[in-house]
Amino acid sequence: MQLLANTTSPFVRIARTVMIEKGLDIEPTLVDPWADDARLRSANTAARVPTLVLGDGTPLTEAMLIVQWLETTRPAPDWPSVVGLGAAAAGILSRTGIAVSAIEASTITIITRKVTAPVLFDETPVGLRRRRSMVEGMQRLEAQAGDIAIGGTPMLDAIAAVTLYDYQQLRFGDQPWLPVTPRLKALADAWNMRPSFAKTRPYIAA
Ligand SMILES: N[C@@H](CCC(=O)N[C@@H](CS)C(=O)NCC(=O)O)C(=O)O
Repeated sequence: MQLLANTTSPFVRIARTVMIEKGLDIEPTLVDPWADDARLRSANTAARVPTLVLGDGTPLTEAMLIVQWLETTRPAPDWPSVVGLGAAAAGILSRTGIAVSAIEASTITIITRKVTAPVLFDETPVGLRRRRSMVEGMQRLEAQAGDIAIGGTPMLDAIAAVTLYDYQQLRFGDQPWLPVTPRLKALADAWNMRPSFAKTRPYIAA
């Protein structure tokens, strides 16, 4: 099994954190998705990370589909569920959706800067719309942070919220529009002590 990954992608972090929680702590194979790496191109027509190539060669793409595969092949009660059981699942998935939408807005902003100068995208109507998604997503999660459990096996809402918080600090930590979210910070500080979070923290490779 091979996880094609880079060191910054929040989608990689979500997939990898869940893999570790499900007992699949494999060393990621680092690739540059922008360099058309042959391994990534052959496994994923979109040439994006994360891409998980299974032992029989089957490629899995899209972070949430990788999570779904892990939930199916390593189900509760033998493995911890990250989406929760019964009625709890709705709240967990709802909060996960808020975080993932903000993560998408964030990565789209970073990716679009590759083809335009920052001001050309960030300040356009679409760029400002993406910024609004980030700001309002973080504010809404901040308001719901008390519902996100700390301790034990992390649920997907905790994984996605911490992934969002850390990615925003990495990419936009110096921006005046980034909302101050002390409860999300406390959540990240607490969860980042756990190996699955600590090992997957994003960094910009030299
Ligand atoms: N919807 C995908 C998004 C994956 C994604 O956008 N990955 C980025 C890195 S954050 C990437 O590989 N970008 C390269 C490209 O867009 O060509 C998922 O959930 O996995």
